[in-house]
Amino acid sequence: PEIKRLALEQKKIKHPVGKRLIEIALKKQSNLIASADVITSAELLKLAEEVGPHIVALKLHMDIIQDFSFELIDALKKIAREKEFLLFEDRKFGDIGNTQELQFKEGIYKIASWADMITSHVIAGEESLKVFENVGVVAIVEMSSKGTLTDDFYITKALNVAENASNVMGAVAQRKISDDLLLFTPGVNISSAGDAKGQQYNTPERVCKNYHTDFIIVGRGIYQSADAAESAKEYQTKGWNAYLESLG
Ligand code: UP6
Repeated sequence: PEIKRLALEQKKIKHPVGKRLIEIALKKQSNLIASADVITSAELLKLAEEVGPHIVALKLHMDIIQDFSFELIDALKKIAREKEFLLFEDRKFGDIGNTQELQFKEGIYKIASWADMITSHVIAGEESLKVFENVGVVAIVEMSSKGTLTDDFYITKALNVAENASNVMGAVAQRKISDDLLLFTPGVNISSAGDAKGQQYNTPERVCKNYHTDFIIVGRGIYQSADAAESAKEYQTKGWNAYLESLG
């Protein structure tokens, strides 16, 4: 276990949120991020309670919640504190810096006031990312869906932007990336190969082995299963074992 711990810490992650995520992963023996793509506060809180013990972060799309309120945020923060996981808003920003800053800090959701981590496209260039202060930024450099426009040329340039931006702690991709960034891989499901809207799935074993994924992201595989807690536990075990094996 000590060798494996060292291998994990060998990732040259300097960002404090990245370090915290690794710390939680080692403590809980989990590299699982649950994607909570449900549309009501009640469903979201129930899911957070159920999967909380098994995850390092809860990935959110807050703009799909029908009854958003700051009571929801307070309740989520409380569960996150108790069960030790981070709040990860998958906003996928993709505009000029000034607009992204307004979307990040203002509007209904005031993401900057509660998110530990956010996702952003890097299409507008490095300077546009500077506005994301006090969160860990995860750069979208490649997408999981069929026909995505993120070809090799784009990915290389996007990774270059991500590596040069000091607030970027990781990237979303479907391939191995440099050790300077944590790798987050969505499109993970053990009982489906994809959906009718272009999503493509791999197993935890496959992404950890082939891409050296650090954190697997699972949505429907967990929240649509009969027992979300049980299913999260299964993905936690499978993900962690595959991760340790990928470290050699
Ligand atoms: N996501 C992807 N692929 C990407 C980037 N992000 O699926 O390349 C996000 C989706 C969704 C989750 O926005 O919230 O990951 C995947 O959900 P699923 O497991 O239910 O397909």
